[in-house]
Amino acid sequence: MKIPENILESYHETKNIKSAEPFGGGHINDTFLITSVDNQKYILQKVNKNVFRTDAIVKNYGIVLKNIFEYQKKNNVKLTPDILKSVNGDFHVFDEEGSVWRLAEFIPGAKAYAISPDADVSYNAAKAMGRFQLFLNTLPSDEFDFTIINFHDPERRFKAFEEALKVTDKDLYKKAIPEIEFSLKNKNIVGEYNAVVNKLPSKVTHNDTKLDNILFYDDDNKTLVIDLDTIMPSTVLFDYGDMVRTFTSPAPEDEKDITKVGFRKEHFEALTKGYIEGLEGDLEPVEKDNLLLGAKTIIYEQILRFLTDYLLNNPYYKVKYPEHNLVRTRTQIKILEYIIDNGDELKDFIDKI
Ligand code: GN1
Ligand code: MG
Repeated sequence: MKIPENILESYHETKNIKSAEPFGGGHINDTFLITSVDNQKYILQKVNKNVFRTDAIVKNYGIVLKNIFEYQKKNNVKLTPDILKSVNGDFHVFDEEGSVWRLAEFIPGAKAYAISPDADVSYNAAKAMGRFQLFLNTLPSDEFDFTIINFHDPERRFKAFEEALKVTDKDLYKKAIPEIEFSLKNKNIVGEYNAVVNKLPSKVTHNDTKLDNILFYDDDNKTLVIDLDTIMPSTVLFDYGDMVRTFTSPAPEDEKDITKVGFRKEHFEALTKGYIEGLEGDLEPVEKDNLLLGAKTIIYEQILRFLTDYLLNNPYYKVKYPEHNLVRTRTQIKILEYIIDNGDELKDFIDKI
């Protein structure tokens, strides 16, 4: 993909560039590493306008950026890479097709993990998310818009899955029978979630806390949270749950060899401790009591999302081959099965913290 001239010309930093390379492993937006002629590096990102409501992105990001600057200064912390202003003083610039772009500082030596290498990384990543949530708790939640309508909504995701079953190709269907059956059989998770949703406090949360949305730098001593497009009112259950989903398996989300996928209890314990410590215990009893349900729900939702996308020929997630989303579905099922089978023990651990 070519970066439009008007975007590069909108920033002093990118008026003269040497190279622009695709960067990172995101499934939705397009991200580039830019090197300027004077060898400075920047991260340029195009927000996917088929996924996100662009106006809401500009609005929510604006609230976050306005407040994070002061918060970081006051608390002497750095929570996320800086977003640079355009020559017109804006954090977002529109291209001719109506997509928005943003330019961020590049953090030298920063890395994102697809798999957590050890329990310390899981602990520190979760702690970073907890600390980030403390910042989010200071924001005016009623000013936020929804960048994606009904984003984490297992019931809606189940309906979309049912619709996909009606229209999918026979061949696609046949290859996914065990995964379809698993999804139908576990619909009760939607009911379990619906039974508590109205008791949960609505908070502005991150909503996409997968491990590679946390950067490590300075010999893994420092962390930064990225991918702020999904910040909007929701519940902390999903943020906790998405960490369980992505930190605990020793294999990537799209591992084809299912025997390599598993659940590492020491990572579960480390991330649970890290998140609660990062939050300085700022969780209501109803939230803490339902963290594990959050993990079950978000993993189940993710199964439905990947499987639906596979059944519809992959309109949503970036894929490298036609069955990529089915492979992703299988890894998620393996993780969820472990949590279902060991739920009491896992919940006991949370209760004791
Ligand atoms: C997407 O953009 P990325 O790769 O950080 C997705 C998440 C999914 C995740 C699955 C806006 O996250 O919701 O959990 O893929 N983001 C959006 O890996 O749909
Ligand atoms: Mg990402």
